[in-house]
Amino acid sequence: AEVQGFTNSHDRYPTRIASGPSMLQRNEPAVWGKPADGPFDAAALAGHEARGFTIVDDVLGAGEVTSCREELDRLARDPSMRDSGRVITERGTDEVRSVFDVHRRSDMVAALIRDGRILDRARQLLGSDVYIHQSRINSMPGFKGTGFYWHSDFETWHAEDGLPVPRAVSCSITLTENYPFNGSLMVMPGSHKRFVQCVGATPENNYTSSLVEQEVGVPRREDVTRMAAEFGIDQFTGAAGTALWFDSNVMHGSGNNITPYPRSNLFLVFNSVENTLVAPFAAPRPRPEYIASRDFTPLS
Ligand code: 6CS
Ligand code: FE
Repeated sequence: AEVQGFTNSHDRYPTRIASGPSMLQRNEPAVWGKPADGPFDAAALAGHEARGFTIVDDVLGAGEVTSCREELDRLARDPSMRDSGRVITERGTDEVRSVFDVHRRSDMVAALIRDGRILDRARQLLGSDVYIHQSRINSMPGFKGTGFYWHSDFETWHAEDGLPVPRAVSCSITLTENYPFNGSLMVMPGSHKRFVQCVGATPENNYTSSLVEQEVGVPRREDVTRMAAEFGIDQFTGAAGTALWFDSNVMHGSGNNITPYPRSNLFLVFNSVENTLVAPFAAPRPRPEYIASRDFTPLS
């Protein structure tokens, strides 16, 4: 599947550079489809283009939320999931942080990614057929859940997975209530229109630590400061079953969860079939398929 010819000179989004990072203007839109193409109306699409994210309430019913949480527990305990690296635990503990590749390991999630409530929106936003680039269930326990520093997902997917341009969208569905205080996601609305170059080469097998704590591919504090001044910071809160659609290049992060209330979510990344992976732009070799799928078969 690797396509030759994507050298650095053709790379519109160079990152993991030695020095002198800057903010580049993004070339592609966030919204590729039209109101007639799917469930989002013109106002919703315009809002998504401007902010880089859209919240859809009541996507999953209470029964589906419970089933999803049961899938998380089942998959997290499954020895074949553990042995294959798909279960990511917190540093030094057995506490589960993420379970990857759930769309291929759970019939329930496999059905959900093809459900019109979700697939029709992914296709509309990306204006084409789509496939799953990454799927995971994230779990942030009460008292000891740890967050993620500010980052753009596209920066990592471009550098480490070879995602050519930001024509991918994430759908994060809450499986517990997200309060302002239990480590819920912070986003900078409008930040998806800038590409923040990051300093530092990608180490060999970076994914073995970056999924617990990301160290390369994070913006400098001065860039976070500039972006916060320009865009401000919003927080994603909502009842279980709420979906947050967010562009692959939105600057986002989360704090720790010291409350008793756990936070978990199902995270589905859709990529356009017109934006399939090439060789990584800034990493020694591609990450495993359970983190970055190279099965580009369109969902139907
Ligand atoms: O590695 C990934 O694919 C995702 N995880 C982290 C910590 N950053 C980039 C992206 O969100
Ligand atoms: Fe992220």
